[in-house]
Amino acid sequence: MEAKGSSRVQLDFEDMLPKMAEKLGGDGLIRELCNGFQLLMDKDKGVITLESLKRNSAMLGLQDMRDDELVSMMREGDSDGDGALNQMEFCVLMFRLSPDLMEASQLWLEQELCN
Ligand SMILES: [Ca+2]
Repeated sequence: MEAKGSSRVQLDFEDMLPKMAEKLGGDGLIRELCNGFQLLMDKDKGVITLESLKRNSAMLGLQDMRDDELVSMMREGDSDGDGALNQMEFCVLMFRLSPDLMEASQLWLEQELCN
């Protein structure tokens, strides 16, 4: 198991995602996550970088997050290790931050990863 350096982030999302899922359904939740990705990404590169995350996180109510929390969030989500989050990595990360949703989310992601 990896060290959990992002417990506060985790708590926020654990709380938020299930409520969103309930309200929006799987399809709607994924659409919301994709909107979040669009908001956070670096428009030129088409991926989320640490810089774009810092610049845009306030839009998602994450303005209170410290740099090291953002860094660990990036690191946790960056499964191919290129230092940025693509859309797939971002959606997977959001679901991973909310363990209860993992099972259902696997299905949703397979069905339609926002394309
Ligand atoms: Ca990556």
